[in-house]
Amino acid sequence: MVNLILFGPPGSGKGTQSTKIIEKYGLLHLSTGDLLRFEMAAKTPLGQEARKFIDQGLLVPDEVVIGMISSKLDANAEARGFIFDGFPRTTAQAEALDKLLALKKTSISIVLALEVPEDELIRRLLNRGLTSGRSDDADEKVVKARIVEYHSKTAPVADHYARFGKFRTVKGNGTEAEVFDLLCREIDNLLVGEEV
Ligand code: B4P
Repeated sequence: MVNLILFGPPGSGKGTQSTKIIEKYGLLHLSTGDLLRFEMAAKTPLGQEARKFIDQGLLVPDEVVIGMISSKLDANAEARGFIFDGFPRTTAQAEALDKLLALKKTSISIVLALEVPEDELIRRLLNRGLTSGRSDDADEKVVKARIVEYHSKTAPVADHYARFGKFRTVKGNGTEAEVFDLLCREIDNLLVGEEV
């Protein structure tokens, strides 16, 4: 079983590249951002709670996102592997994920971290905000708050996986095709001798 984490700041291309990776490698895509937006659109109690944080550029509380991921793992027990997109975003989430995967006798294979300069992140997110209808992309103050949250709460997750030798950085500011090519090289190296 191969389990990948696509890691990086907001706007680094995690969602964009995940779509391409699942097509090529047949992994199951788990995006906490997509799951939260689904809950918000359906106006569920979870979605209404999440909106209070997302609209301010803040992370949603750990227990909410860990619960969502746990039920998705249970619901997809037959998957040949997962790509985690936008999760884990805190060290507590990373520790919870390790435990959930250990219960299934598996673990994270590799963390691929997209590196993109901050001015390019802001440009991409505001540009998407022109058409996406996403409240968290429309306002520069909120976009910048998301980047501050990333540095204070999410960046430390890199150390968690680096300690186990599972962390790789990938240049994320080429074209979508160039970035995909770099990611595929890392995944193909990982798959040598493994069956996906
Ligand atoms: P997410 O939905 O996870 O997404 P993201 O950080 O906005 O962006 P991503 O990196 O996926 O960028 P994308 O490919 O879309 O999070 C949204 C919010 O949900 C968070 O702020 C948080 O509040 C909450 N949340 C989610 N998960 C959570 C968790 N685990 N814990 C707590 N809270 C959580 O790309 C962005 C733009 O760039 C797109 O327009 C794309 O077309 C463009 N782009 C991509 N690659 C490009 C390239 N190579 N060149 C040019 N443009 C490119």
